[in-house]
Amino acid sequence: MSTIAPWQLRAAFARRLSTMYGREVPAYQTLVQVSEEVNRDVVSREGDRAQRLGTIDRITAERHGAIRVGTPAELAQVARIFGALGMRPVGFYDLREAAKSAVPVISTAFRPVDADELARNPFRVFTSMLTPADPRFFSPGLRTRLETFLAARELFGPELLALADRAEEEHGLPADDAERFLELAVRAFELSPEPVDRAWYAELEAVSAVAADIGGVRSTHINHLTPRVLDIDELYRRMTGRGIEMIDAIQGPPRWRGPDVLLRQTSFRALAEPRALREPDGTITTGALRVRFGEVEARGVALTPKGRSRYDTLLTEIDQRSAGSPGRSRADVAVEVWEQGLPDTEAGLREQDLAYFTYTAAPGRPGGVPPESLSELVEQGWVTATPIVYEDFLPRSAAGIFQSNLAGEGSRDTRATGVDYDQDWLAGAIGRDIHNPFHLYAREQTASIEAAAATLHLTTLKDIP
Ligand code: OOG
Ligand code: NI
Repeated sequence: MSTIAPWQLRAAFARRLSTMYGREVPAYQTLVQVSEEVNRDVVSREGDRAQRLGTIDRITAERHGAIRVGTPAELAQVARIFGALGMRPVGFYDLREAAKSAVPVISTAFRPVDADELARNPFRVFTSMLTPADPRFFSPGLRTRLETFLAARELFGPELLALADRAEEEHGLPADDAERFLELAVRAFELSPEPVDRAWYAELEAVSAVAADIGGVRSTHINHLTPRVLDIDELYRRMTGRGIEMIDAIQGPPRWRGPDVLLRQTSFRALAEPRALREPDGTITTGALRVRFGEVEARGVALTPKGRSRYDTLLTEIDQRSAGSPGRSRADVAVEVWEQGLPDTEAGLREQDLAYFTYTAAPGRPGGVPPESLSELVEQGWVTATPIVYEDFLPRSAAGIFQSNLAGEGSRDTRATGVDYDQDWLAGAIGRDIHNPFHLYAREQTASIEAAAATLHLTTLKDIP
């Protein structure tokens, strides 16, 4: 029987998740429809230029999801399921610091790490883990009860995990096992019909709506599934025009005349959904919880560490200038800061080593002896530079997305000291390496330079980034 490869499992999982989510959250279908309309319009308006950061086929299929779990053990199981789909943990995000309201989680993202795998299907899942040990959010008593509750639940059954391990070890599954695996995996991320313990949920909600969403129930669920759009400002207008109330801003860099960098995102609050609640006296009633929402994103070029620190500085600059001029819109201030702080062409980003590119020997390159510096090769048409798309997330935007979809602020004891977590701690807790996103982009860039140099028979190349 034929083997279904990890990338095929990943593509099928993303498709099925999308079908499930569309059935359960109708506004998501509208979002996908409007995204596809906008993408078609942009491609017919701009042609190939619109596909500079990915083909329209990739972009149409592209989604990221988000899930939240309670413990390192649960996160380790998530890593096995996504491992079966060829997705590895990449990056470390501490949203406890990035958010103003109480968001007691640390996160990573599971995604393919190789360029050819990304091209086949770039599905990624932003995955957060609760931090009950952080005394700023949880009293010792609540922490103990929460950890006991989490330790007693089972998010993923043994059959699903066994199939996941086999798929990862054997690089795929035979068709009938693949079918079973996909069925169980999608089901694990559906919203459970099991009644929610109202008092327990409310107790956690007083601390943090995120804590209640994670630790107030005995299952997990996908909380949004995000399509990629080529013109997010236009999408925002069209969604608003359809009566869907979006959050008040697009997170991340502003719209401006220069290249799109990193990631721009916006979202809307999903409607409250009816849920069965278990009252303290044991009776079951129907209530409503808002736990799922909609989000959409536009992706730009990946920035180098130098570019990223420029980005972070510019964001701070926007905050300061906006605070100093209350009459002006934040978007206007942002454009001004961007125009002063970033080169407005890809070439400018490249020359200042602010962004990552792949380099290919140009098919129509000049004859004769090529120059020996990368910048001259590009300038004289020997080599073409293509931006590498940003495949990751942004802590501040993620915090903004979390926050804009929470009902209350929650509470935080600012006198207590937080517990330190970092990427190494998280990697140890789940027993897997966590990739550094910068290394992945740099690796792709370097490999492309080596290949281009080999094609041109150049053994030494100057000014390589
Ligand atoms: C995750 C929020 C972060 C993004 O796109 O930045 C995120 C969550 O709400 O669980 O998905
Ligand atoms: Ni998201």
